[in-house]
Amino acid sequence: MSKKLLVTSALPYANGPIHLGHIAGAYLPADLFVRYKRLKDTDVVYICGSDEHGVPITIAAEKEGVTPQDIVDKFHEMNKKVFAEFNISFDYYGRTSSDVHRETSQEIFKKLYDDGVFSKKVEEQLYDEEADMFLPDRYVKGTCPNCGYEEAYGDQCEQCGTSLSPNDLIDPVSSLTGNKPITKKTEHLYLPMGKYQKELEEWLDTRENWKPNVMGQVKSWLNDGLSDRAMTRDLTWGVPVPVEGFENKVLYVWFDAPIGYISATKEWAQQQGDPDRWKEYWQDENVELVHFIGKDNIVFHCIIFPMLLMQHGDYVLPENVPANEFLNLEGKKLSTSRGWAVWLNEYLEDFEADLLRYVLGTSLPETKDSDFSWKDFQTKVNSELADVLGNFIFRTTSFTEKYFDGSVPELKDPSEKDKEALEQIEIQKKKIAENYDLYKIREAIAETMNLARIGNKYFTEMEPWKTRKDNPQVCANTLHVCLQISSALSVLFHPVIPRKMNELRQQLGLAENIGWDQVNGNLMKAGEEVEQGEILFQKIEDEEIDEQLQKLKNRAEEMSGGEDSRDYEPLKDEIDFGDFTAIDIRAGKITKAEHIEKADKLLKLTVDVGFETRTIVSGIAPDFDPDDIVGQRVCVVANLAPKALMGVESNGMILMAESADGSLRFVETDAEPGSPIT
Ligand code: B3M
Ligand code: ZN
Repeated sequence: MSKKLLVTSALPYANGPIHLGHIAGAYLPADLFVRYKRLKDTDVVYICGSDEHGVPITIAAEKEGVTPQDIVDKFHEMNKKVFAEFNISFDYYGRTSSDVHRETSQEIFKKLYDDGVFSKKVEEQLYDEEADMFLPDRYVKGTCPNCGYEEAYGDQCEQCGTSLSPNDLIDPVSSLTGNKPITKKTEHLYLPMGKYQKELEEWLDTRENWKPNVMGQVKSWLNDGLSDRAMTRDLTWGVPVPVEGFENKVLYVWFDAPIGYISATKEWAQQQGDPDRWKEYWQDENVELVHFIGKDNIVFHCIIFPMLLMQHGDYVLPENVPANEFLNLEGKKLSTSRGWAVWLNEYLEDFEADLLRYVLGTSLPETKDSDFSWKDFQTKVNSELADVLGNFIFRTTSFTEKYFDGSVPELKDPSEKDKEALEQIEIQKKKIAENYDLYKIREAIAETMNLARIGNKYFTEMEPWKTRKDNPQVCANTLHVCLQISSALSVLFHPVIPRKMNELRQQLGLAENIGWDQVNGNLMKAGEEVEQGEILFQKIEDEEIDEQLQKLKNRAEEMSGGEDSRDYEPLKDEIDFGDFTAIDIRAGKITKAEHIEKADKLLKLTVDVGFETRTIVSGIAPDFDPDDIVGQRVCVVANLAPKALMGVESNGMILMAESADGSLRFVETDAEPGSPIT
């Protein structure tokens, strides 16, 4: 019997709406994987929910002047809805404020406490006397000891990125009252992680097929040695600590949040009318647990949570944690506070879910950070979904409709080419499955699109519009094969673009429940009816993309309150004076400028540098019209080795400055051409 599968996606904090970064990290890849596994008839349960505790929630509440409960109620509903609209197919979407969750977390905590897993420690912590509370790290602000930034938080300086503890800050103040906090003793229960490290390492050694970026991060934590971590907090928002003497404290949010996976599974089982069924997924050897998360959650899912469950003893540990890296947006780090993000609800107002599922799926940050850009979105929708997949399906069904009365033609005496094309179905199906099984979701999608490419190419090469007249049976065979490929695609592409593939199945008259293993070159039988259907994918116009870019820019400006919130490029490594003087920069003047064929970004410039005339290729075509820059004074790196660009030899480089909006400006000089710039 094959193993049951329990898949989880990180529980998003219910303190704000879902954006593309979330989706690319923990939700879309998990959903694709789960949908593939369901097609393979695996018994899978897919669990998620809102993380409703912790300082991120209370901070959001304070900012908006409402209660934490108001915040989580609002965003739980909102996020649950938007996930559903994006077709993320959770079996259950819970919340960590539920009774079942509180009871489950307390039960687990109590057992660990009774078994002596925790140690008690008294430590000094910052305390706000006026607010009458201990201050979580995030509630303390002060000057960064590293870079001098005055608004650094107690856990991290957002200016230089250094991670801090509140006691490191110079002149710390409480962000609640602005007062200088005092230090006060407080007692907490700690997980002495060093004590259980070896056991954890032994278990980690048994893990197979973990992604190198994940194992690498885990190993680096372990190499540094694990220290004690407090499992309780002096807060009022959270799950109360179920231990005498600690009644006024709550569980550390990272203690209770992952237990949310368990409590949500319990609630799912109740909803199924089989309250004990959750045990089959959490307390049975015959199950594989897979956590999909973003890379910032690795330590919690690969070290702390498994360590706790291991000490508890009654629960399964993860089979794999295919964590993803981060998604950037238009080449810049995503930032909700700076308004540099695309929110899913807003996306869905303008475009269909399937388009983003495909485009984001093909550029998931699986092994390194990746980038989402609207231009790329347009290109992939137009030249892959529309021109390859959509075109192939449409030419196949409309041809069948027109010349074969809308029914599947019979395959008779197929040629080698026909047979080869049919064989590609099984070949691609196998490749796709292998990739999904190894969590290589991008690759799986690429191989799926390749089957459409194969179909499209075969259609073109077979020229059915010609054979229709000279050799009707060859034409019939071609369409038969194309219909088989189309029907296979309706299943193989289903995890990625479920709505479109449901439409396609209806067009082809296929049953809704065809599974992965049924896909072969014979899903459609001769004589079955086929509808022509609508074009599956409309192309996206430039204006629609410009609108999105404008929206993004406006918001970023709005949220920065008009002030310059620019992300400056980090400074490059220091160089010697000698390195600098090795560069020979000269004044120059552009005397001629022209476009280069097939290179939208490049201009071929003729530049007078005094002692000679140079040809320089420069990537400034998006910013400047050739006619406007003749006569422009420039600075030229004159001793750069020549380089051929699009067939033109370039001798030097023009210095340009990049403005905040990304546009380029010349670095000008009024010195006469040839003058050294030092
Ligand atoms: N809420 C952190 C995050 O959203 C946290 C994940 C919990 S998973 C158990 O990044
Ligand atoms: Zn700093």
